[in-house]
Amino acid sequence: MSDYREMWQSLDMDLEKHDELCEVLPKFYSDIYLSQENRPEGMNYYNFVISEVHGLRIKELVNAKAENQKVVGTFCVYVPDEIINASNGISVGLCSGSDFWIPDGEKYLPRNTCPLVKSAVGAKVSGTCPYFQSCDMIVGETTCDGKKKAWEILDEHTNMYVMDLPQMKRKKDYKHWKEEIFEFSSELSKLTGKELTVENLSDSIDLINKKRETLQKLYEFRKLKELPISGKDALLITQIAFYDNIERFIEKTEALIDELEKRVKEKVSVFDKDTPRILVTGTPMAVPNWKLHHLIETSGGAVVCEETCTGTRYFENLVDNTGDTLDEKVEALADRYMGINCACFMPNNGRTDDIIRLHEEYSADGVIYYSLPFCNTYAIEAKQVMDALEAKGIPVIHIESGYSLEDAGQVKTRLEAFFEMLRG
Ligand code: BJ8
Repeated sequence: MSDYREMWQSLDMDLEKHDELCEVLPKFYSDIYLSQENRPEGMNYYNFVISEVHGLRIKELVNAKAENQKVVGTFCVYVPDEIINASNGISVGLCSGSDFWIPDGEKYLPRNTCPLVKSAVGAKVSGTCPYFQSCDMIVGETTCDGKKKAWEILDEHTNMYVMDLPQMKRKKDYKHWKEEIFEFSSELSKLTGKELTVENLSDSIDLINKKRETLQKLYEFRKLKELPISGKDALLITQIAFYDNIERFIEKTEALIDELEKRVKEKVSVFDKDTPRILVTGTPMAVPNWKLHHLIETSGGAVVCEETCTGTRYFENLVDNTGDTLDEKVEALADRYMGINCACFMPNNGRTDDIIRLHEEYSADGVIYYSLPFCNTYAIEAKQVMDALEAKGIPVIHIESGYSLEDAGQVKTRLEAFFEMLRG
């Protein structure tokens, strides 16, 4: 990475501590990603993005800020990127997938808090994440208890804005979310100086729909018998979609899709034919949380789909852009986003239906229900989902695992036994 120290300093980062983080990531990435054989050439772009994750992309953000754009950090797939983009903002998903930030998070939160929440707080308070440091506004949402309390803590360190997400999906809840989107938009326009209009919202809906369609096309390859791309690589691409420049991301992913088409014609597969095909469902996997996919794919399985917020929940449904007025367009946004099935809602039967449907669409042999430790909503919902899957004869196991690699051996043993059973 070129020398970005001056830039990091201007973002008020703790350089010494940040050096420690920069030291571990390349080796970690190389062990997990570069060790894969027979990867598509097009993955070089995503390797490059990761190698410059705290460098070039941050420089782009800093340059955009100098041109009067605003950087808006988000944590949840309910927060509509279309509004941010239409208001001259740049949306960045704040990853919070690293173990590195947990000790700093624990200075503010009890140990028995979900690692994603601790990592998010730790990343900000330690001053070691240039994405957090670049944000002009950070948008939280009222989802789980851990996140809600974390927003109060972060509010003391940054410009926080919280969207009030309903917990049910009644007619009045859709209406409420629509109003929340309007309020968010007016708050944003105070920050950016740009009002939401039919034209700029329409363009943003088209652009972000295009990104979703690109990811949908990519995931089509994961439905094939001969898989031209690994689950680990597909996960990485979706993770990068949260903070890369949208147009470039679409262009590079479309180029990869062309390459995958060629691979399919040439019958190139990255797994043996009898490798058990796994659908992963559960809590999101933020960069650099590649642990479960890595363990699955080095224990004899192949991940073919993720029913998570770093998977299908992020891109499955498009926004209807046919409305003529701002009100109709915002209503279409509210409808699309309220269609996401997160365990923070009750009831949440739609998620179980999604898992059963995806299991079939991706010809999965089994399901791994993944939850982060201390994530009550997903852990509690596991029983209902697993009972429904078992009733359909779909093999499923629940793996609860955090960011640390301490339990890797134990998880691997369970995975190997599960795959053996699936093969049998
Ligand atoms: S839509 S999954 S991104 S809320 S894992 S922090 S729920 S204790 S991340 Fe999520 Fe939005 Fe739902 Fe998706 Fe809390 Fe659970 Fe931690 Fe979680």
